[in-house]
Amino acid sequence: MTETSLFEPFALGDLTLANRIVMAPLTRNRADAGFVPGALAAEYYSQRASAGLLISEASQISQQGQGYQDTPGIYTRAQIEGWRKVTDAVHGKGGRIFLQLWHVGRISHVDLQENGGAPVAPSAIRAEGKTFVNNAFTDVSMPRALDLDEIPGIVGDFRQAAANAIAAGFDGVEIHGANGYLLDQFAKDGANTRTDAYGGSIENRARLMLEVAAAVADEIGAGRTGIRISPVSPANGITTSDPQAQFDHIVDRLDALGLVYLHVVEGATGGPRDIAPFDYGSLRRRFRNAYIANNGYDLALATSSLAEGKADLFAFGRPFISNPDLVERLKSGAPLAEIDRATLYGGGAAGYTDYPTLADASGS
Ligand code: 8OZ
Repeated sequence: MTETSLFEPFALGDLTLANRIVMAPLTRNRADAGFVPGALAAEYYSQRASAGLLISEASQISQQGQGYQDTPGIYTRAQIEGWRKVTDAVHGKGGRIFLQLWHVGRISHVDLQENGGAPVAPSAIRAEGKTFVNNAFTDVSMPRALDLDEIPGIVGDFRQAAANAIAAGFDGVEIHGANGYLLDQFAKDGANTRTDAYGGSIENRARLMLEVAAAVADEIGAGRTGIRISPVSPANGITTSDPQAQFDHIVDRLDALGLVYLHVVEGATGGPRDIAPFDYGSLRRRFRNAYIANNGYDLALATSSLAEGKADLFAFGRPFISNPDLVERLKSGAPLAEIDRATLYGGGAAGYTDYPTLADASGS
């Protein structure tokens, strides 16, 4: 029997992906005025359309959900129209693309909030962390705790943003439940000391993430809804006492909703995979649909993990920034170009759309 390869198609719900390599969501801070993705974004994503699936950069579901300068939104008509140019360009090249829906919660700054107000969070606990605002890395602002009666509005914003994403031509959405942003803040007790139905027990802390997942799946279909989680990542100053029990519970409930994929950041986001003990196989066994593995994968680790049945799809982040033809390079064993860190966040075409493919570089 021959083993399945990363370069073979995969059925994700009713979509056929050309291969098992996914472009991870990557924040690039290049939206135009009004937080509208522009023509450069359409070029950037379409250059990378040979990935089996592209996941867009995190995109705020409301002004309140924004935490960094110049990140795109998915809550105005102009934003929907801007994203439509991106999805048309990707589909024109035969690619598939999901939009990542984002509410940053406490990882924000008063300068990004309506009338300079405080960012919102489960509890009034300031994160140890920085955001990128006013062209500088800046301490996040002190948040205020959400009132119980504000929570349905946040679920509703996620629902509307998912509908907007479909109107913009996306093949589906990924709910950002990872990396110390709002849904992860609710799930983890280092950020959530509420005493109402959204705090305390594992079930209560999971409630907001699960309500959002149910609302989005109800709006656009579970077959178009994925979610990203990062059970042990300390990203953005998040901590928790019980990640295995918390995420076993969450994944049981996500499976019951029938979400099309579970995208797991294994270890510390962008850092060590072994930062804390965690049984990712437990999540995989609880979830019947696709498991996307992320964090520090290279060709060898993805190939062995696929052969061992640990995951279905593999999300690559940084290598996709500097290698628009990453799939072709991995397939042919070609060397990978390194990223230029100075051009990661903000700016224009430099370090965004000007990384060459192998074919460009050889002048053919
Ligand atoms: C890097 C810089 C800003 C935001 C994440 C959306 O960690 C992000 C992000 C990453 O999920």
